Amino acid sequence: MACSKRTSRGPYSILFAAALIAGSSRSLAQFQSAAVSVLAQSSSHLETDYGTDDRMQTAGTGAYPQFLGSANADQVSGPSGVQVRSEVGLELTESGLSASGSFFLSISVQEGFQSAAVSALSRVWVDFSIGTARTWKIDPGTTTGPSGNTLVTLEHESTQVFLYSGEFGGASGQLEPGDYRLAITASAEIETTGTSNETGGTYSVGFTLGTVNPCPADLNGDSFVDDFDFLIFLPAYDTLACDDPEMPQGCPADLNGDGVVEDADFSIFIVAYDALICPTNR
Ligand SMILES: [Ca+2]
Ligand SMILES: [Ca+2]
Repeated sequence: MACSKRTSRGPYSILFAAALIAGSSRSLAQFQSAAVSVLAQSSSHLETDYGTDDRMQTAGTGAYPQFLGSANADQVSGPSGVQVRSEVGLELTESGLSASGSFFLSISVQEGFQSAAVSALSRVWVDFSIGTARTWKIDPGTTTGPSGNTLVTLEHESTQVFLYSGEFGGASGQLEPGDYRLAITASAEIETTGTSNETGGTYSVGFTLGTVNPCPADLNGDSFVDDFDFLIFLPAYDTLACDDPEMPQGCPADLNGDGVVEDADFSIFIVAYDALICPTNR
């Protein structure tokens, strides 16, 4: 794989795999009715002594549960040529989705070559609604090749909930009821006036929606918050730090999720204790 000093970006060749799993309870995101956009786009510009040509192809089509796009802007002029391919796929289930895509860009410089520029784009948008609060988690992504041109965003009514660009260690949080857009976009481009060049790589990311525990203070899971739960809460409160080896796995007494079990958690606990019976929130 030769790299031109004229290379503006790259190497990027990107394969997505986003998995959006919404759990198993009712009232989950309705991915059957989600508005889905899938786009694969490839473009090329090639100048040689034999002529100049610009090509562009875009593709993206399908219906629940499967969407696909494959765009190819390959061209040859005399002995020189370029290859530009972008693919994207998206598969939904009742409660989630998975997406994948790839890029390949190549410029072959031979006799009569003057210049070439190629670019590819892969994009998935999913607009979905949730009727009750949900947890969300984006798993750590995997890449081969540079990942700097990959962008994953989660927006709630135009407000950004999550943005991933570049190195990706995963993220999680909770979503209130409402309308959301999950967008995964990757692009790559190279250009040269004198040296052959190509680029490649992969990318994957998983995104999960889950159910929110309606009764986190019910530490023994019997649908009541009572003295039995308090006897579980108390030693965790004394231990304090969730990363303390003495703390039970998962730190369930950290009711506000800030990494320590202290007075703020006790305040949440005592409200639930007074209520005694867990809400169902379903
Ligand atoms: Ca309990
Ligand atoms: Ca806490």
